[in-house]
Amino acid sequence: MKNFSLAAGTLVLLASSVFASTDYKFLCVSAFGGDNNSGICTTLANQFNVNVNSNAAGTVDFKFTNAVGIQSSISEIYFDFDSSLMNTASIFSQVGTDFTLGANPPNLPGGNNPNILFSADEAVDAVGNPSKGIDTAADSTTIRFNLGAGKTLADINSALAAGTFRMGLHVRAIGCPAGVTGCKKGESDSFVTTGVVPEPTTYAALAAAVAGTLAIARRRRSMVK
Ligand SMILES: [Ca+2]
Ligand SMILES: [Ca+2]
Repeated sequence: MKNFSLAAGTLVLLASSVFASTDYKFLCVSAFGGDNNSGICTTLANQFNVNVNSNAAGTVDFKFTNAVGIQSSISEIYFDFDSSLMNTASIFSQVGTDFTLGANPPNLPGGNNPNILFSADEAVDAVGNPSKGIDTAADSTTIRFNLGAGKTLADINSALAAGTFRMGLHVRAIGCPAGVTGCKKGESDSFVTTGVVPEPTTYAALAAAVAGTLAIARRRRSMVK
């Protein structure tokens, strides 16, 4: 029994290091019956990313990027989460953007749709010209939260996978790629994270961690005998 709990503890440590940094993609809210104002919302969604990592003890960082691509500016970012998970947001760093805490509108546009039910607990806003938002591939904005009492990066990833924690983007000044029909220039659209699909490399690393832990447990058992 002692060996088992030791192995389980090792597995938790290994698993949290496997999930040290995770990328999440976004879905156009029209996928849930929301608006698709630009007409290219689902295509545009592919170029947005948020990297989730813990770079300092007791905190979690969310780094947003836009692989332009199609001309567009991530202008408001929203977080919908349980207050026990994390708290006290700050704009940790930004390159090529000018975000401030709080947003207008305060909730993700379209988030009230009964199929989406997004209610923001924190938000940041790049007020003014689209260039103040994340509108080039070189731009990035990193928002840092304090982890809640007893919470770890693994809890953040679990909540994102379960959909109990979601992030929303409001994207303005959407351009129309040449030759694309049904696209309306200058429109805005909303996007949300959905449950994560781990990268194949993550699965491989996790499988290796489990195999290694089991091997250690077997060795320990045989030593006891
Ligand atoms: Ca909420
Ligand atoms: Ca910018």
